[in-house]
Amino acid sequence: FALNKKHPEPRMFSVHEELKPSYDVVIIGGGGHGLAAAYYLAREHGITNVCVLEKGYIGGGNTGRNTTIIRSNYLTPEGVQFYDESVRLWQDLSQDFDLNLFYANRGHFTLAHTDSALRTMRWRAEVNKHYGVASEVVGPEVVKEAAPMIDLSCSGHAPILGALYHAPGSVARHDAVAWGYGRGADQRGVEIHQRTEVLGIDVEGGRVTGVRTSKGRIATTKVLCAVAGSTPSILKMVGLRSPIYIHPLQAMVSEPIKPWLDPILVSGSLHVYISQSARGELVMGASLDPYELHGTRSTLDFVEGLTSHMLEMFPFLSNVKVMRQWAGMADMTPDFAPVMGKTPIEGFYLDSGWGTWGFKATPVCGKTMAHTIATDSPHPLITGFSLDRFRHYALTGEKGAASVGH
Ligand code: FAD
Ligand code: PYC
Repeated sequence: FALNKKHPEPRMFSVHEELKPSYDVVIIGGGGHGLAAAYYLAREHGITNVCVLEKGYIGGGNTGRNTTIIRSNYLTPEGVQFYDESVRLWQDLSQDFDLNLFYANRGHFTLAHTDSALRTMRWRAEVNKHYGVASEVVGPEVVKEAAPMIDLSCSGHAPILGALYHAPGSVARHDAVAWGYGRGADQRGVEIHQRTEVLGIDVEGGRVTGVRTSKGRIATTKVLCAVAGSTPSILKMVGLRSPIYIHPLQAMVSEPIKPWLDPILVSGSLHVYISQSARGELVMGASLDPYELHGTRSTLDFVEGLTSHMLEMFPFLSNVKVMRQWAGMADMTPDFAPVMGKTPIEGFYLDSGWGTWGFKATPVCGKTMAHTIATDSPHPLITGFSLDRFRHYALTGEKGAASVGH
């Protein structure tokens, strides 16, 4: 748009050449979470003197690298209620934005290949039902009916005994989510600055006073850190410690083929998951890489492991070509729940610890973090996710619902 001087309106969002000397709120990170927080700050709290600082381009982090699975079949009461609110928000989002997010309700199966896995599925189903979330344990025949091409014996290696079926499970187009929130925030007066890196944060007397960037200093009293895999570097700038550690998570897609798979399938035991996109590509992923690394390189080892397990479930895919593979930096926590809310530094707010599970939470994170910043008090839905919980050993154990192997 910046090049087309005759065009009266930006197609997505405006370009601002310079930063203002001060903003009421500075948001670090132009992923879905940072942009959603900006959107709800403006829309629900009338706070528009806000800038979003993004060191690359919006959606270029984990928001544009994930496998787009949306669900609320979690294990803890805190998790189920939080993600359920997100699923509710997802359902109206295309209309809110006037932008097609290709939100598609597909149904989600977590396959159980062992008795102990079935027991966890039962546990999740009961917690889910208690909070009004549609999840139930089903037998292998239901899996076969929903995905007729599956080999239920998994080549005799790990027969499927049953599954947790979660009807609300969905997918959506991830980059459009960043654009939708970005455009909506821009229309309400928020400034988005791409290619603007945060290099330091000024803290005086225990409170935030400003942010130093690659384009100059900004005065502010409120900063939201929403940088996923870069969380440890930003925390270092304010002298805070957290138990967040970074592991790469890889994914890949196949060439487009005719539609044959409606639901989303996850196999905890085979450490793989699959869905078919609107374009016909098979979107696939596996476990975290088993070492800490702040990087997004991808490996042949990943493709070999994933495809061999995928062929155990779907032998007919043996001639389908892999088209692309990539990785993101997952900000993991010890209990597989996020770290959100206020911090010991006044005016410094955190939206982090999103590891392998934060895309589905984008709308509810935006909403709850906007509330927390506007009122300087944590939204009731995020009190179980505070940084403080690690000091008190009061963890929110969500590992059994993490979906991806670890
Ligand atoms: P990001 O989108 O990563 O945005 C953070 C932004 O901060 C980046 O754009 C980065 O450039 C910017 N930034 C960093 N440092 C600075 C700085 N100093 N200054 C300015 N900007 C900075 N979740 C699900 O729910 N379902 C899934 O199916 C799923 N699949 C996944 C598959 C893969 C392969 C990966 C990697 C993740 C997956 N996730 C999934 C997790 C999900 O992608 C993330 O939790 C979520 O996207 C985090 O969004 P975000 O906005 O917090 O972070
Ligand atoms: O959180 O559902 C999820 C998920 C699936 C793959 C990566 N994350």
